[in-house]
Amino acid sequence: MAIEDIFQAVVHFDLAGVKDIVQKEIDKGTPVDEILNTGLIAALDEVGKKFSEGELFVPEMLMAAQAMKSGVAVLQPLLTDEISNAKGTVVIGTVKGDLHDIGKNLVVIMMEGAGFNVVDLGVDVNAEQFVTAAKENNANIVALSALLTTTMTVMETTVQAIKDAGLSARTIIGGAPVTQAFADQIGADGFGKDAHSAVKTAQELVAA
Ligand code: B1M
Repeated sequence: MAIEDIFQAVVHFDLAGVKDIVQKEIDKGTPVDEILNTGLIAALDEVGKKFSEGELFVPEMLMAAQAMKSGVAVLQPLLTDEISNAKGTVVIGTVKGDLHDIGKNLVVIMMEGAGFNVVDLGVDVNAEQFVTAAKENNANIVALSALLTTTMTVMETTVQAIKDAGLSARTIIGGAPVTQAFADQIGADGFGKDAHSAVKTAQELVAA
């Protein structure tokens, strides 16, 4: 068994196989980051590539996502970041029009592992829902995820709505097409290129 087997199991939508091989790799002592990045995430990148090339279609992309999620579920107890003293409340969601949630869920797991109280609004969340949840939960951070170039624009509207509502919550954005330059452009307070850096950014913003 090797990381390559995890990659292949996700690419071939083998849910039970993914769980089994991930557990075996954990038992062998393979680093969690390696299982996640080289096995699970790399496999979905491959699936995305095949989708772009017309080799796979949406149902297959969905099955691969389910296989990836079954692997993440096995890893979840180990996916914790450094415990921080700077705890706070994070309201998080994938923005309106976007149904991708695997990356967002990883951010949730790692934020919770780092000691944040996390309010997860799920997917397809509009600006008003973010504002309401941030108010109700007295959020320190509002975290937005987007995987589509078409839904990145919703991040701008949402960041602006948080500011217009006069909330003190700071905003963090992330997701495959999102960059630091885009975060600067739309006036977000922070950017996370992956779940680890999202946690680090949140810790810095809460401590500032
Ligand atoms: Co979709 N999809 N998809 N998809 N999908 C992409 C994103 C795509 C790049 C595939 C491709 O064409 N190569 C493409 C977008 C192209 C573009 O916008 N330029 C695409 C498309 C086109 C679509 C549809 C439009 C397809 C269609 O219907 N014709 C459709 C849109 C539906 C919608 O949202 N309205 C669609 C649907 C789907 C499924 C439902 C089938 C499924 C999602 C299932 C789910 O999430 N529950 C799916 C999948 C699985 C993918 C790919 C293959 C994998 C995404 C993923 O989960 N990656 C993806 C191709 C790819 O990304 N290579 C693709 C693993 C995950 C861990 O990575 O989410 O990037 P990621 O998260 C990372 C970082 O980005 C970061 O941390 C994580 C790592 O630690 N991060 C944050 C994420 N959020 C963060 C927030 C932060 C900080 C960091 O702070 C707040």
